[in-house]
Amino acid sequence: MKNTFVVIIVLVLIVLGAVFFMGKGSPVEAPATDSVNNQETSPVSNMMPVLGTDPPVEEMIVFGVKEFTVSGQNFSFTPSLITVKKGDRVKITFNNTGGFHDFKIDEFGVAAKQAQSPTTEVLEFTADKVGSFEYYCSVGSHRAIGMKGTLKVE
Ligand SMILES: [Cu+2]
Repeated sequence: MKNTFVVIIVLVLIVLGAVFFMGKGSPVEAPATDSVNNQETSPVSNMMPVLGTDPPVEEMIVFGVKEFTVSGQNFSFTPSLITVKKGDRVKITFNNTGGFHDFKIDEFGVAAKQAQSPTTEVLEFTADKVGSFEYYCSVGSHRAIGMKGTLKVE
């Protein structure tokens, strides 16, 4: 059993070595003697980091950004609850669909321009603290009469 396993590994290494030589061998042939030593060691050192680093980079991108679309109208936001994880990059597309409104989250320095509908503004920030934060419209008494929602950072 163990011998079979070793033979398979050796075969894989030979195949990888052959692929490497065919791919890179011909352009390097001209410079001659010095490069022969490099070619024997570089297949191993080249393969390891490439296999090891690829997947984590993709994961970071997938987990990093949370996107939401929030619509504002007289006098509410839809949805009125957004939940994210601490450290998330949050991207909110604010659609003002009816009236004169804006969109603000004081704790994260988020502020859309006050404008008459229809308008769309994209707002981005990093949710770097845990807690419940209110997003609201700062026009007149809109916040007091219900134009607000909750951003929950867990
Ligand atoms: Cu408003």
